[in-house]
Amino acid sequence: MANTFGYGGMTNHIADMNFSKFIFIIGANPAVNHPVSMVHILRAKEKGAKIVCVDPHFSKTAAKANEYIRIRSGTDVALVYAMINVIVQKKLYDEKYLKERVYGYEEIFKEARKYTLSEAENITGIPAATIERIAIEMARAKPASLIWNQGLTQHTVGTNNTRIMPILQMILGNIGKRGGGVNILRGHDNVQGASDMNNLSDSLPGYYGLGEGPWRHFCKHWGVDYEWMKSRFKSKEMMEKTGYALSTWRFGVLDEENYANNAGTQIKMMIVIGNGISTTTLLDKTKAALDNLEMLVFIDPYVNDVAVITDRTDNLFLLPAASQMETSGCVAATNRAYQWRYQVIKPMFECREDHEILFDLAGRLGFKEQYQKSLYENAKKDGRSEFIWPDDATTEMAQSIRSIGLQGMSAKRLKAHCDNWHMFDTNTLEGKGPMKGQFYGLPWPCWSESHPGTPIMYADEIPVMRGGMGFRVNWGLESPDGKSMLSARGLPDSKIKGHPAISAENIEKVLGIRLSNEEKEIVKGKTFATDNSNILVNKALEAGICPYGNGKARMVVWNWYDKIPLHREPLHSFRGDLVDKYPSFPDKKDHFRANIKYVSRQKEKDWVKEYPLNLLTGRLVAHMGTGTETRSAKYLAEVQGEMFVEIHPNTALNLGVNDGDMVWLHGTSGTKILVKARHSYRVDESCVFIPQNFSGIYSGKSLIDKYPKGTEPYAIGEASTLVTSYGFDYNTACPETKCGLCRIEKA
Ligand SMILES: Nc1nc2c(c(=O)[nH]1)N[C@H]1C(S)=C(S)[C@@H](COP(=O)(O)OP(=O)(O)OC[C@H]3O[C@@H](n4cnc5c(=O)[nH]c(N)nc54)[C@H](O)[C@@H]3O)O[C@H]1N2
Ligand SMILES: Nc1nc2c(c(=O)[nH]1)N[C@H]1C(S)=C(S)[C@@H](COP(=O)(O)OP(=O)(O)OC[C@H]3O[C@@H](n4cnc5c(=O)[nH]c(N)nc54)[C@H](O)[C@@H]3O)O[C@H]1N2
Ligand SMILES: [Mo]
Repeated sequence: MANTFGYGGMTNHIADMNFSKFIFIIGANPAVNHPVSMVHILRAKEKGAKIVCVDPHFSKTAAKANEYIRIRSGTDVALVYAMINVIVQKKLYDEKYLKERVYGYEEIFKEARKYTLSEAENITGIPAATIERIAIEMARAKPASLIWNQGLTQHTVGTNNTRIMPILQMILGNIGKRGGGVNILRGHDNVQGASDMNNLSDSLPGYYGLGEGPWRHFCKHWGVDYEWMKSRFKSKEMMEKTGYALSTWRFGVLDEENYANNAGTQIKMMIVIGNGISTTTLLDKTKAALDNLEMLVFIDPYVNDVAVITDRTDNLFLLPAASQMETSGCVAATNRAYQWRYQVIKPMFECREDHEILFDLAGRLGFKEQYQKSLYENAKKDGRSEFIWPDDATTEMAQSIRSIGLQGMSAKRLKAHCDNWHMFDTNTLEGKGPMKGQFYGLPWPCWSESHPGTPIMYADEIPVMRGGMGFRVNWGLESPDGKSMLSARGLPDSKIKGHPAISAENIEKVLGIRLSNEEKEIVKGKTFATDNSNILVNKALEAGICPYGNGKARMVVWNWYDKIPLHREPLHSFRGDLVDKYPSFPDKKDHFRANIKYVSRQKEKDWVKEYPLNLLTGRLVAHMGTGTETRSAKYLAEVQGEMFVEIHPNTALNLGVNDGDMVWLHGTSGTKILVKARHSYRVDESCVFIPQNFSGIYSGKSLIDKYPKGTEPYAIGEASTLVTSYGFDYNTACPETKCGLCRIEKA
């Protein structure tokens, strides 16, 4: 099942912010959520960088920034277009960079003209003069870094938000530069790894997609027959179809209309491994779906609170999983670097490592042999009869995922990095002494065993063997309007300018070389991403170029609904008067197998009349995710033990709500939660803020009796997701938890 909380990758790395002169934090709160990154941000500040924080909520990060800018949630696209408009008018853009490396910026400049300072002020609530000044300051500071996280992604326009930010950075020439880049601070431990392995329903590992080609590529690496794999699915069509997502599976249980998207079948059984489930919006729907399944299995070190939310009394199983301290393997950090982790202690009591549980499950389902095949194959190559976990799995992963260049990684190389931590520069990640010529954690792409990894992506002023690269050529060689999609530049040490991704077909022409007959035979029909011999990649590296091509970044995505990012009002907009001018998307059928409403929901009624407050959600420093783990930790529960709503004193007192009163907070789906009001100036009069880290109380009712004895958390509270509004990103189906509407009444 897909984790639909979208992110986007980090182009640079955390310590690289030490080189930034200006750090634009928009939709992230690293002081709370990424304290280690915050240290680097504060170091940059000490060295003179200006830190700007754009957030509808005065966060702890805002408190540490040089300047805090309050924005109406869901309007970041409008803000950035207005900034771009200023930058264009004052000629502060990097024209050379755009001409040589970017396609479609003229369209962006044109669209930006619509967002005059006064129009942007009206949409975002930010004073025109502030927008103008910040745009100029950011454009003049070289380099500037841009940071975002969930404040931008959890919107119906999440994808538009995450497109407009790199567009801004490219206009300023900040992508591919030390101290620049777009730096998306990732969520969970190893969430980058989960995304690289594509624990998602729309792709195979390494972002290869779901087509027959990728399936054949992976079947080969897994040592299984493609036809056998196909026989596991109802049809080839279903094999290649995007699956349900974390946000859409409920519809697959509850709404008959949706079964059609799932080959006519209802979802009947679910296994949840390492997810809180209750952290997805429309918790009432989740509960109903959990109640309606025929069988439900949780694999978790804790009594996952979903086991508590459901009313079902049978066919509910909890398999105790080992914690990370009891396992080993490689995990990917937020900057695409992989780190080896050793086991600290053996699994305690009856808990087992996740993979052991999955091996057994495959056994019961009758395909354990195929499931473990590649592990045995890897052992055999090494003269062993038994595989070594996780080393042989790491080999499989590295060898199969060539699209993003993991093939330079190996368990041995990653362990050496972990063991020699002190031999790497903490600001540049560069190795010293025996580690010279490698960057810490081999941030991908790491093209071969002698490639050092890539600390800063898209840096085309650096040779490929030092981590240099252009933009990937992934959209053809020409745009629909006949413009070249190849970069006008080349990497240092190479005479080859912009070029396509390397394949058997074009390698001789692009590199001006001849392959031997033997080499030709080996690489026949292959591309840089499917050639297991790595011949194509190695020849490209020898010629000083990056195997995946050197192209233009495209600002116009001609095959998407919004070809360029557009501002669209949230489904439940606080500014109903702007909905006609900036409407949401048309409704979307079969979106991760669900039929999702956009404009029909937005226009269903005058939402703001009934629900007059803007609802914001975010995190607390003492808790993680559902809080399942952290609310079970005595001292963390002591630090932050109670669910609350932050409300501006003017708003509160007009509603007759005193500081500390209990209130009912009503969501737009007709659901409500009972929480304590906290008077606070961190929100303005239009907004309230609730934390996302609680569960265990459901619409005023404590569920504590439902926990098996001895497993009760120390702190419980209402879940924010019971009242967050309906709404999903148009491309990723990520739930819209960062804006919505609500109503508050004294309890
Ligand atoms: N202590 C702690 N740390 C964590 C987590 C945790 O639960 N607890 N969770 C981890 C995970 S899974 C993730 S994904 C990350 C999340 O990290 P962040 O994205 O930093 O987390 P949030 O607090 O959810 O949201 C960040 C900010 O976005 C603001 N925001 C809301 N709407 C908008 C908007 O429309 N525009 C703008 N510009 N800002 C907006 C919010 O007010 C909030 O201050 O944190 C990770 N780290
Ligand atoms: N209102 C609102 N809702 C939100 C958000 C928001 O900002 N606002 N943010 C969203 C985001 S970005 C996210 S990521 C989600 C939170 O994401 P969730 O994944 O729902 O929350 P967690 O509590 O982190 O869930 C992790 C679960 O995995 C278990 N676990 C830990 N280690 C292991 C292990 O090694 N093996 C196994 N099998 N299990 C393990 C934990 O006990 C826990 O039950 O919340 C989302 N929901
Ligand atoms: Mo997350």
